[in-house]
Amino acid sequence: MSRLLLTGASGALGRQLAARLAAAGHHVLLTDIMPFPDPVPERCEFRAVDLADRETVLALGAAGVDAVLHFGAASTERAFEEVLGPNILGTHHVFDLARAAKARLIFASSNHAIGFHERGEILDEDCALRPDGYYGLTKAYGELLARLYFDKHGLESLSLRIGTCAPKPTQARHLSTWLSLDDLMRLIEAGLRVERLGCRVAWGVSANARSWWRHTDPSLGYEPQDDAEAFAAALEHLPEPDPVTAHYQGGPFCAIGYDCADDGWDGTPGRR
Ligand code: 15L
Repeated sequence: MSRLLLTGASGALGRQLAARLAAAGHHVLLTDIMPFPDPVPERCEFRAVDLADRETVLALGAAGVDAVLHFGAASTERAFEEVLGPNILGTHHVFDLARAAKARLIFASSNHAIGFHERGEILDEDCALRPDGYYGLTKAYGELLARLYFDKHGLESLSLRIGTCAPKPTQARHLSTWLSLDDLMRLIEAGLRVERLGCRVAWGVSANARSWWRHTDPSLGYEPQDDAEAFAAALEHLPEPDPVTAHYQGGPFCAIGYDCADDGWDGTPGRR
């Protein structure tokens, strides 16, 4: 049992985590800019907070916190001005809160920090960052902030480069990227449990037979149990909407605003 702070508690993943963390016996301070849509679980408290409001975020650590689970963000591709407050300023504020509270931090990064790697490439956690939009850029920034705060301030963190976290996979791409909710909880519990966390990046992915991402550090103690392959027959032949989506790991996020073909290039993804 520990005292946790969860940002983004009213979002799709946050709601699931709130219920599961409470059921696992954790005391959780839930925060989000939106009201919490469910009855607040036992051992939990909810506070409405705008991550861009530095003083309010820093005050969240006043009662003491053992670990911060930072899931709050604009979670889809948006204009830079729209991700700036929650994802850039907000993440900075949350890191400062964790630093002041001497808490470890689990950061919900995303596969969109590396989305412009081609499909079929098998990547380790230390692969090059290749963000596929402003959203992915903010996740790459969060991972680098984690590195800076560990090297300069000793803040321990785990950046989870989450693929597609959903109750079940629904697209062909998800056969590689799916993270079950149970495996997400296994990842978080591993990050809370491991004695020396240091500054790690881990793929947020289940044990998918078609995964593009290799878990290279067994010392985290994450043992995924689910595999999207169970859904393959229904999904593997579903068409992709366009060649850019089909070519890159980040899928549809890569295609948003993609205009390489405008400069005379023939538009074949990956040929530049
Ligand atoms: C993400 O990071 C998004 O938050 C989510 O909406 C999905 O698009 C997911 O990545 C994905 O790549 O499937």
